[in-house]
Amino acid sequence: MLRVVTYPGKETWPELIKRPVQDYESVESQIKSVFEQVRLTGDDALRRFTAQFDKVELTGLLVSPEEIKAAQDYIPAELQQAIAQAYQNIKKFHEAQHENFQPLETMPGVTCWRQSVPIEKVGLYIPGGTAPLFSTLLMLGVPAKLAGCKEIVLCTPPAKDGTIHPAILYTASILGINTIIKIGGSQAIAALTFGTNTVPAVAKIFGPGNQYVTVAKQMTVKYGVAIDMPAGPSEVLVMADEKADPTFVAADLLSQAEHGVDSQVVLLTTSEQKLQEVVAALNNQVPALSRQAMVTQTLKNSLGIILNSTTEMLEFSNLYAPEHLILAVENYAQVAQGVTNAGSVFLGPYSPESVGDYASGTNHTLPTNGYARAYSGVSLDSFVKKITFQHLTPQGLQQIGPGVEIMAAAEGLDAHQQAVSIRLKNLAHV
Ligand code: HSO
Ligand code: ZN
Repeated sequence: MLRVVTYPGKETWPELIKRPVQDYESVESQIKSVFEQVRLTGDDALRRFTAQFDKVELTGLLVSPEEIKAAQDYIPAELQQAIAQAYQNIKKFHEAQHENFQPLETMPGVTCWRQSVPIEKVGLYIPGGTAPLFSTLLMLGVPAKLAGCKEIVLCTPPAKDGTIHPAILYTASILGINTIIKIGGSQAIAALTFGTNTVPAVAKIFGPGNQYVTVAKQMTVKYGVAIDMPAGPSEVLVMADEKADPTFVAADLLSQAEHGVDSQVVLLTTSEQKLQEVVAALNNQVPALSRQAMVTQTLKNSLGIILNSTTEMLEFSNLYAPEHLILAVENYAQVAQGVTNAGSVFLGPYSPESVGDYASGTNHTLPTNGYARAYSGVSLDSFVKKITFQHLTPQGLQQIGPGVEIMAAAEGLDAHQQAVSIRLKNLAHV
């Protein structure tokens, strides 16, 4: 069960906000060698690693159009409808993020503007394993399409029989993503980095994964390929006051705990009794879960902290910078205004994290491990570059030029100064 900490002094908070340390170093050399082999032998290396790690002998690495089409038959109508609903909401929310930047005259004759231009080629990684995260494909595929990315490459590992989960294929077909490659792990990230005969090289790689994928994504940055964000295990922090419904709070904590034993689950409360009620509710709910063993393990690494006031809970939460923050407090609207560090915030008793995970419209690819102090979650912006433009008229240059000459001279950069002076002299003659 949760490790309980009662009224911790602020000097102990920096220790409490530490996430369990992830051991990435031990896999680094292995991944370096995967990168090297994929770079040198391309598709052959991908087949070798898929046989070695996924225990699948693949002939074709690409999912065929027939496989994509057939997937629909495996998706019950109600799931199709649910996906359609989620798709619409995610699309609506991300569509509203389109930026309309009008050209701006900073001085007479000096016009500057900025344009969002799609990243041409992006790679989406969807992990395999026990949970086919087709919701993550929606979260990445919708903004990629809206941004106008020309080439969207989906990599996801095959099951033992060489197939891809139909819900992933079905979601890909809704999104209009046709390049689907049956590879996973660090070899998928390496393939997207270098490109092979089958896998196009991309400029940016998105998506969650295990420690191998995480380390591989860090490595890919060294080769000039961007990634969505530094990843760590998923986490939630729930703030609960005396009025919070303990069964709701417990359910939210468990929904996070079932993501994996390295998930972080933190409960803050101002009431010792509430903590006991939540623990009782957890004990009640856990036995019915299919992932009971995992959840029990996760809870052991998690925290229940009793603090003096809602203000103190907010202060702690801002220091922790959770990926997901649930405000199970009466004055949630007011508390929300004081949130300075969090990936995504869920307000009041009827806003479980699950709705954001699947269908409300916000993105569920969010900064973990305290990165919410500086990073935002995935959005439409993640799939574009913002290019700035400027145009000066002769009069514009005459206005701004002298100041630039002075600044360039002060930095000792004559050539910079010259690039202006030469033009100003030229203009003086016309
Ligand atoms: N909570 C996860 C996303 C997810 N949940 C996918 C269910 N499926 C990370 O934000
Ligand atoms: Zn989730």
